[in-house]
Parts: sequence; structure tokens; C-alpha cells
Amino acid sequence: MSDPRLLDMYRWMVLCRALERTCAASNPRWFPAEGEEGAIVGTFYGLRPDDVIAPHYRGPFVTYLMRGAELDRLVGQVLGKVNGYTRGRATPFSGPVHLNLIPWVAADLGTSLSVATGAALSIAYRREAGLADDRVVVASFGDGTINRGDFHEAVNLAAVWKLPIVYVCQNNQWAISQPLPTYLPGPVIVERAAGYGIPGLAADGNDPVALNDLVQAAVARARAGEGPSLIEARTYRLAGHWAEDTASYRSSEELSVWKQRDPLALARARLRRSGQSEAELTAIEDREKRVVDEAFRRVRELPDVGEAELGLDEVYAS
Ligand SMILES: Cc1ncc(C[n+]2csc(CCOP(=O)(O)OP(=O)(O)O)c2C)c(N)n1
Repeated sequence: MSDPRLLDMYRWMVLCRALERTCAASNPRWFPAEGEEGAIVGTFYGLRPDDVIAPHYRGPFVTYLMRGAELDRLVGQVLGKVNGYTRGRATPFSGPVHLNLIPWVAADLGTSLSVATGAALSIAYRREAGLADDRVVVASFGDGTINRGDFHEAVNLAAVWKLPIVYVCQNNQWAISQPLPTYLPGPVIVERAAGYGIPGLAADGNDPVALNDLVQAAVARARAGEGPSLIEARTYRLAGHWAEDTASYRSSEELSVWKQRDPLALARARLRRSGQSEAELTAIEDREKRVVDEAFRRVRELPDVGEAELGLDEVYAS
């Protein structure tokens, strides 16, 4: 018997892959998350709708969908259509902020960590004021981003003030064309937690159940007022840094090793071993792909954003 979460997680991972591939094929500046689906779903699965999420720019859409975002409106952002949540005014990775999410909108790496920590501070203030607020914030970011000053300032403050936040490093081992050993002196991501006096835990990011166990334990800790944690989800980016990047800077040997560890294939094999039928899994895969294809077909028919959408009506109060 596999973990009861796995089948549902598999469905989200399949949707994530179909969506990531189609977004990358439709927008050359998309940052594809292929290979990182286990890390993304394992991090954000099982949170409450009122918890705040601040996902990495690589693979944010599935996290928005997990909390009820409309697929067509997200696709509209990728295609620059009038129905997008952003109406053409922000990066395509943005999303519906009313669903308690902090989208990655700034070009500067790490800035969303400060904003996410600010959200955790606001929850802590409410608790201090006697309000029963046990929400938590979960923020994810890349391994290259861990060297930003923003990371240090955010985590240090969260540790000192025991803020209800969980930081998850989506470690895909590359920062564009640079391999991890060129910007980190060894496997030190989790070890950094000790410098802030907070728990640091590592999980195989291609095993969403194992990762989710760690994240959920850290979330419970944060909910109980015990402060932040740092979790490292070790994974690998199977596609380019952005859609048009052929990733010629890495070896085919390295790529093939990680293709053997494809999180979808691993989850699928586990589900098969636990008795899930081939037909059932194929039906999930066909259905999620069809959902994505149909959304793109519908949204392509809509008008492009124009001057009316780029006006100032939602910028200034009338
Ligand atoms: C402050 C800053 N420095 C550099 C860049 C250019 N840049 C964009 S993405 C990126 C790589 C980030 O790597 P990582 O955090 O590991 O995330 P990944 O893209 O691998 O998911 C870099 C260096 C930037 N956007 N902002």
C-alpha cells in the first residue's frame, strides 16, 4: 500500500508537467519546472487555503491551482490575453493574490523572501494582539537564491522573532549555466539553518511524500508558535533554465542520470507496485493533458491585451 496522498499528488504532478511543457512551448521566457514537480507538489500539498504561499518562479501555477485559481486565467497570463489575472501588467508567473499567495513579480532574486517574511510578521502581530490566527507562510526559492542578502535578512529576522514561516529551497543544482559547486562550497544548504538557530532538514525532492512529511512537520511547528524551519528539497531541472535554453552547458551523462530519477516515473512505479492499474494511471495522464490542451485552445481565441487593459483604472482609486 502506498501513502494515500500519493495518487492525488501524482495527479497534480502530471498536471504540472503538462502545463509546464505547454507554457514553455507557448512563451519563450517561461522558466520550465520539468523534473521539479515532486519538489513543488511535495512542498505545497496539504496546506490550508488561508495559509500564505510564496512559490518559486519555477512551477508556481500548479501551486495556485491547488488553492483554486482558474486555469484559463493563468493561461491568459502566459499568452498575454485579456482574461489573465494580471491583464498583461506583470510577469506571466504572477497570479491571483486574493487566494493568499505572494507571486514572484520582481526580477531580483530573493525579494519575495522578504515579502513572505513580512506576511509571517503580520500573522505574528495578530497573534500578539490576542487574535486567534494560526496561519503559516510557506516560501520556496532556488539554490542560487540562497546566496542573496535577502535570504539572510529574511531568515535571520524570522528566527529572532520566531515567525510562522517555512523556507523551502528547491535545489535543482544549477543557477542558469552555473553548477552548484561554483557558488556553494559543498552541500551546505541545510547546514546554514544552524547559523540561524533553526531546524534544517533535507529531503529527496523527487519523493513528494517524504518531502511533504518534513514540510508538514515544519508547518505544525510554525503553527504552534515555535518559529521557522529551513528545508532543502533536492531535485534536478530536466529542461532549460528558460524555454529556449538548450542547456548545452551540462553533460548528457548528468542529464540521463537524473532522467532515471524523473519524479513522475518514480511516483508512477510506486503507484503501480501498490496496485494502481495501468488503465487508471493512463486515464489520469490523458485527462490532465486534455485539460491543459483545451484551456490553451480556448484562451488562444481571446483578444490580446491592449491599451484598455494597460490603463490606470486598477492602479489609482477613482
Ligand atoms: C539579484 C539577481 N541576480 C541575478 C539574477 C539573474 N538570474 C535570474 S535567474 C538566476 C538563477 C537563479 O538560480 P536559482 O535560484 O537556483 O533558481 P533556478 O532558476 O535554478 O530555479 C539568475 C542568476 C537576478 N534575476 N537577480
